Amino acid sequence: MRLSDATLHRLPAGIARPRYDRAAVTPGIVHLGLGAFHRAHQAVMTEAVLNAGARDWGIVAASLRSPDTRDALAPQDGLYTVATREDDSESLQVIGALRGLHVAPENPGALLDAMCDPRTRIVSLTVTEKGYCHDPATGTLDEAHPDIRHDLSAQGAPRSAPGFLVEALHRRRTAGTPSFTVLCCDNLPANGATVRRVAIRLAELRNRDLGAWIAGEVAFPCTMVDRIVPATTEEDRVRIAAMLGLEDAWPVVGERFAQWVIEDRFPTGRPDWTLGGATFAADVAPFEHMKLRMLNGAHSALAYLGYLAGHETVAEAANDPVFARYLGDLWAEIAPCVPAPPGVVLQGYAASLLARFRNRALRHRTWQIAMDGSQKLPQRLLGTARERLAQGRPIPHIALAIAAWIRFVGGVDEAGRPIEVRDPLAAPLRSALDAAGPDPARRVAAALRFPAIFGEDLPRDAGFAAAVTQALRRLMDSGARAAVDGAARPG
Ligand code: CS2
Repeated sequence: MRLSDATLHRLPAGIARPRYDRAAVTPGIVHLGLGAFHRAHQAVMTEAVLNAGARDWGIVAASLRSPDTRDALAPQDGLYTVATREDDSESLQVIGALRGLHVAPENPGALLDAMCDPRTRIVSLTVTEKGYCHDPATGTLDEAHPDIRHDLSAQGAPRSAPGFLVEALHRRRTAGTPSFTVLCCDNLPANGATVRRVAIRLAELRNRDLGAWIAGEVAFPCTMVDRIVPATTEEDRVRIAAMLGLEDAWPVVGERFAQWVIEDRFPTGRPDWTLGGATFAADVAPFEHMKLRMLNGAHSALAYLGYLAGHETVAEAANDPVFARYLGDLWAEIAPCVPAPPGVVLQGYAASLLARFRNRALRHRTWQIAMDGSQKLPQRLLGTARERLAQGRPIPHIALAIAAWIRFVGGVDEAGRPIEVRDPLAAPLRSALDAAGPDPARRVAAALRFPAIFGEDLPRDAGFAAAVTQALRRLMDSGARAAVDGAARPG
């Protein structure tokens, strides 16, 4: 029997479920990007608001690509389970906040109608870094991106997230409906400002006035989002169904820790997400900076080095003493480039990250985090490298992570087996590296020739190329685990 409104009453007593009348909830938020992260983060915090009695903040969620999540959740009336796992404890909550499900490519018009509904006051997004069709090194719209070119020629049926935002804003403007607030929940630097820049540019390419109207009328608050939510596995699905006594086709699994820091700029209202544990701040930048550089930077480092060393999950890598020591040194390298947010001690933050990474109840695959490195490295590792080099400081641990990425996107692991590289730049990176041949200096030079990743400055910085080349040579000569071990004792 399947989880649904009709079967909710069958859940065992210990399992949390909606404490409100779902039928009475009206849509207030349209969310683009129906992935596990949204369902374990913003939707859970919104559920707390609905549980506290608010009725006008239901979520209408859309997937911009595949119908899979809609197909799994529609027969469940949008209900799904969030499993919170910490070592040997697990608790379940069934979430009712999703009140509508769309698949954009099937029916872009229906999604645009939802975005134009005057009751929709917020459009939030988790479409991953590459979903913004921007140049990661500069944060500007990639005007040559095929989806952007498509969206400029087929405005009524967009494909990209910026295309949907701009078309919906255009329609609201024409109809005299006040704008919604755009709430980016992806791990981009200054995420609100970045999406604003991208949306305004796309609008200007259509019509200058629309660009100016968006610049003047639409709020794009910045956010820092944090919760570790690995892809759900079949094993999770089976275990959770047994605990529910009902089938849930697509539950999500995450750690207990969750943080959401939101810039409080919502001219047409917002839910009181503090009820779910969020905080509102005048300036999100220090939180975002710390999280992107320390958590995500270390995550990417562990992803490439861990994968190459044969660690399948983050927990395996972080529980390996050689890797734990490397992480400590990496954080010590990053921390001087991270101004501590009010009330935070960076050493304590690093210690809490290590504990979170070591959570063995989560099977967060290094391969999963390794995806889309070309879109992630700039904000996670390269900004810190730039700042340290400008201060004349060495970057051995960051350089090792970047070298591991180069090794990874080369597509062959240490045992000569192929690596499945998922990245929008996978093919050009692979051919550049193949053409460069085996010499580490040539391979590094070939990788640095991607300005969308490294900008114009890093390739010209001899110290940067030298550090990455030295690290890559070490990786190629002695393998990832020995290189990680060696990085802890340079020389
Ligand atoms: C991860 C993030 O997949 C990745 O790139 O680094 O999804 C990470 O788990 C979250 O940002 C944690 O908040």
